[in-house]
Amino acid sequence: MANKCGPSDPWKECLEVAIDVAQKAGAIICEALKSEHTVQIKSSPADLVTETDQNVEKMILCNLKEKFPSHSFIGEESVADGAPSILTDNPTWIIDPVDGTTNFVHRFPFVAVSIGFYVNKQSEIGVIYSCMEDKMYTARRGQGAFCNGHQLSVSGQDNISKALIVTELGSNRSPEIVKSVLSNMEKLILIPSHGIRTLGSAALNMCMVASGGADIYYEMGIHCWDMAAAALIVTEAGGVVLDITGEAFDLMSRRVIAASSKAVAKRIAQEVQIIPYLRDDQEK
Ligand code: LIP
Repeated sequence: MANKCGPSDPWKECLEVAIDVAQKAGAIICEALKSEHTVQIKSSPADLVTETDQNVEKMILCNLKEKFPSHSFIGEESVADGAPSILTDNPTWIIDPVDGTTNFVHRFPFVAVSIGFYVNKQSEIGVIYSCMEDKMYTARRGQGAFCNGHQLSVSGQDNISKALIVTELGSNRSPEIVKSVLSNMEKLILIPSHGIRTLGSAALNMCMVASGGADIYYEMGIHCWDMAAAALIVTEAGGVVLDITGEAFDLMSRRVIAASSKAVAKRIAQEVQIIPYLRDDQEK
């Protein structure tokens, strides 16, 4: 069988380019942290965007389009400006220029550039750069997941009573949704599990599961660009990524469970109440 990392790997150059572009993006974000930023509100007062999100996305798209003009692109800020978010079989880059925008605004140190790459709707590459921590997470399908060159491995925890869970309150401030989010957290903490943490970035929450620092991440209401790169990093670290129902993961469904084992992932699916959201690829 051909060595996927060798010269026959058709996507080797893509991984190298993604790492290079993520590093450049991280440098722009870190520089921007030194000055004041103008914050705009998107879907709710807790869903923010800054000129840095927009500039970084433009830079990433410009670099990738120059190298790979025939590829397709889905970017958080382009979609906010009306571009479609439809995943086809064409090689497709899925980009979140600043995952953890609220963290960026407050200088809470979990801010990531997330670049996923899909071919035939299958994840081939995941690159996440946590720029304030200077941690570069990478994964290539079938080749493992790494952070700054060190191979990652999930904890393997299969008992929810001993699990540390990461999740988010999310940016939706509708009282019914906030109530459901909090009631899900209440159920999980009363199992009892070891605890709940929130980093403010879906991508970095998932990297935490891939690194073994947390055992479970689940969230509803996020988008394909929040999970595209991280889903591969978790599975390549030996973890499990499922839909919130416990069925197969669907990148466009706006919900995910990423876990250290199938047993704890399934237990989360059993416990949480599903919060319905329009899919990313649904007509708005
Ligand atoms: C954020 C996600 C986070 C979610 C927030 C927001 P952004 O992404 O990483 O998990 O709870 O609502 O979607 O907007 O910072 O790229």
